[in-house]
Amino acid sequence: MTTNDYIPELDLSEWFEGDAESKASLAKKWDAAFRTSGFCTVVNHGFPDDVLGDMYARTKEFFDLDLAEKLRFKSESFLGPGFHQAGEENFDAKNKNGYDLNDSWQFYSSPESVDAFIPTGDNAYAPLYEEATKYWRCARALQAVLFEISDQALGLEKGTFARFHFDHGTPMAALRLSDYFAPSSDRRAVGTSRRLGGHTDYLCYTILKCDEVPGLEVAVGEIDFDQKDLSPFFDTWVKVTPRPGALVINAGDMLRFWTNGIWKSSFHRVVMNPKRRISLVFFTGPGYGATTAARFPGFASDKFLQMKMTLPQYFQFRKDMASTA
Ligand SMILES: O=C(O)CCC(=O)C(=O)O
Repeated sequence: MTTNDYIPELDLSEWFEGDAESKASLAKKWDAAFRTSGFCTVVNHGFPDDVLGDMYARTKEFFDLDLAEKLRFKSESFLGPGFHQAGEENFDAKNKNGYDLNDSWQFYSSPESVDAFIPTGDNAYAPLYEEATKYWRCARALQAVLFEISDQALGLEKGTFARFHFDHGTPMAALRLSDYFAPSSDRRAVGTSRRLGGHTDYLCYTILKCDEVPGLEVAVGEIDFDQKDLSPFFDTWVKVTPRPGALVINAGDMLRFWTNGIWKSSFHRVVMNPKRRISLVFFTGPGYGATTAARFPGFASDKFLQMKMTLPQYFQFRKDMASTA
């Protein structure tokens, strides 16, 4: 299987600039990608290059600071807003002795507004905050376009995707900045073999900007949620190699639930590479009142019978699996 079959590159100018026929053609390819792997890469996505470039630059500047300086912005809770040092997170639930070899920074949306994220008091590092404000707005704008494409892709009435996100309170989102530092540069790398353990994303769409250093791989196969085995064994992995300027878009678990499993939320990981790698990962989600038991109109509800949780309960379920504590 080639990357192109499994993770196609889609050109969003077909949506932005095309006529009805071209939009329908893009929507069809979108549906096929999310039924097959739940992943695609997109070009001509309308996300301004300077905003992507500036956010990447500020992120690198932050992670280039001395560890002692970065620790001034340390998050007060597991996966909470702020800086996280490698060692806290372990997505490979079966390997209880390991952890994921990346430092990260998490921003979370404010319950008040789709365009804002939670201020974190003393945990604010001003240059990142300023840049993230611009980035956040652009990511929200792209999210709105993805909703329109998705309605057409799934044959839903216009506005259905937006309704599923907005009907349960301000739709939540998170921006994770990941520094997969060069393993040779850090004593914490000793004995660890992965940058990010295998996992599925919890929410709806993930909009990923990564640099040219390879590492992201997608498993062929799916997690059986009813078995609650969130670290299954997969033997076939497809490398994701977006061309420069492209974004990677993938579906998270909520979209798998809401389509009754028609769309995939694929297991993915980041494997080791001698070079440093930096990623900007924007997760889009519904309001906190949404549930895993909801289904889009016309999608029967005969799958995931054990999975009846509100969003906060689902977060807790997944966080418990990802903690090294
Ligand atoms: O950095 C990447 O390429 C993937 C990141 C990812 O999967 C995540 O943060 O959930």
